[in-house]
Amino acid sequence: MSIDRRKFLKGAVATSVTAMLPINWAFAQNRPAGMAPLDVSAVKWSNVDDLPEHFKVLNSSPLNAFPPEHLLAPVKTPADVAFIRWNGQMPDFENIDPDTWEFTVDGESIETPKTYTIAELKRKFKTHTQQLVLECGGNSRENFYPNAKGNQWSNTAVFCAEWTGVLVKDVLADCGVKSDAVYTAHYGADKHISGKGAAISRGVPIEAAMNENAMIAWGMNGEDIPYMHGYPLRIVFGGRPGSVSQKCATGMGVRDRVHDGKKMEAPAYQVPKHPVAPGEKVANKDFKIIEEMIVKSLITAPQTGGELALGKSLEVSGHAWAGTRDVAKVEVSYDYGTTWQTASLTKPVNPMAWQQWKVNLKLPQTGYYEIWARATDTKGDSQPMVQPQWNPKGYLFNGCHRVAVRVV
Ligand SMILES: Nc1nc2c(c(=O)[nH]1)N[C@H]1C(S)=C(S)[C@@H](COP(=O)(O)O)O[C@H]1N2
Ligand SMILES: [Mo]
Repeated sequence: MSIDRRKFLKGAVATSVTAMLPINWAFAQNRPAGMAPLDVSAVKWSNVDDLPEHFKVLNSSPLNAFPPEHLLAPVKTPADVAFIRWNGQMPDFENIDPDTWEFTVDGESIETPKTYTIAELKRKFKTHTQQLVLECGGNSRENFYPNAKGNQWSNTAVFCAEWTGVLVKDVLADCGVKSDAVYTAHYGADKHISGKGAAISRGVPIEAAMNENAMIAWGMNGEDIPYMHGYPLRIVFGGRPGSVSQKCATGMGVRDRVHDGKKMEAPAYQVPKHPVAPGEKVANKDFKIIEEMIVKSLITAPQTGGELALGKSLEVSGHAWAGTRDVAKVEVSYDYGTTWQTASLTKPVNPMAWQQWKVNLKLPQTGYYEIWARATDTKGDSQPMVQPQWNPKGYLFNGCHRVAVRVV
C-alpha cells in the first residue's frame, strides 16, 4: 500500500477509532487531516491502518509488524509496542462477544471433554498473573546469511507482557488427562488466508502444559487482551516459540500422539535434526519441532546512530531471556568481542519473564563503535557472535545483538 493511501486511511479510521475511545475525544472532527490520535487504546486496533507509524509492516495480509528496538525498553511491554503476527485472516473482532465466547477441552486423551465460558474459567479456577516472554520462532530472521525465506523480522518479534488468566494444568485436571497423553493441540477462531480451514493449530508436549507458566489468559497488562494479541482469550506459553501461544483461543485438545494441526508439519516451526551447511536443502523427514526458545539478549539503549562526547560514560541496557531457563550473565563488548564487561542483571520476576541488564562503558577515544551484548543461561549456553546454526526456515537466530554509536 502506498504511503499516501495509508495516511489517507489512517485519517479515515481515526473517526471510527474515536467512537471506540473510553472517553469522549473532544473536537476530534477539527483535527488536521491525517493526524493520528495519541491516546488511542491499542486494545481495539483491528487492521493495519490502525497501527502507529512506529511499526514496520512486513505484510498487511496476513498482518505482520514489528516496533523499533528502543521502544521495547519497558520491563512490561506496552500493548501498543508488541509485535503483531498473524498467519492468516484475522478474526471478526467487532463481533466477538466475551460473554458467549467458549473454550472447549477435548481430544483422545481427555477423560471428560468440557466447554467453559470465560466467566466459568474465572469462577472455577485460581487466577494467576505473571510476565511471560513471547518470541516468534523466526525472530531476527533477517540476520541469517544466506538469507532465509519468511517474514524478515528484525530483533523485535519478542515481547514480555503481564498475562492474567488460569493455568492450563488446572483446566486440564478438571477434565482428566489420560495416561496416554502425548501432546496438546491449540485451536483458534481465525481462518487460513484462503478462508478455508484454520490458520494455525500447534501444540506442545504434554509435560510443557503441566507447569506454572502455561496459561489460558483473558488479560494483558491489566486490561482486556488487545484484538491484535488474541482477544478475548489466549493460550500463553512462556519460553516456547510464539506460534504455540494461540490467539483468540477456542479450545485445547490433549492428543495421544504429536498433534497434526496446521503448521505442525515440517518444515514449519522446525529445524534440521543434524547440522547443515548454510544454504543446504533439507528433506522434510530430517526436521524436528522447535520446542523451546534459546538464550538471547536485546540492547534497547543506546539506539544505533547515537552520539556521545568523549569522556562521558555510556549506559548500555536491555533485556535477556533464555527460553524456559534463566539468564545467568550478560556481557557487553565495544571492541568486537576482544574484551567483555559484565553487566548488572536482575532476577526474573517469575520464571520465563525476561531479565534486565545494564552496564556503563567508557569508550576510550573518538570514532565509531559497535556495542555487542551476549547473554549466558544457567546451563552455560551463550549467544554466538556471528550466526547460530543456519537452517532453511531461518528460526532461532540468537547471534549477539549489535548497535552502533559514535564518540565525538
Ligand atoms: N490464532 C492465532 N494465534 C497465533 C497466531 C495466528 O496466526 N493465529 N500466530 C502465532 C505466532 S506464529 C506468533 S509468533 C504469535 C504472535 O503473537 P503476537 O501477535 O501477540 O505478537 O502468535 C501466535 N498465535
Ligand atoms: Mo511466530
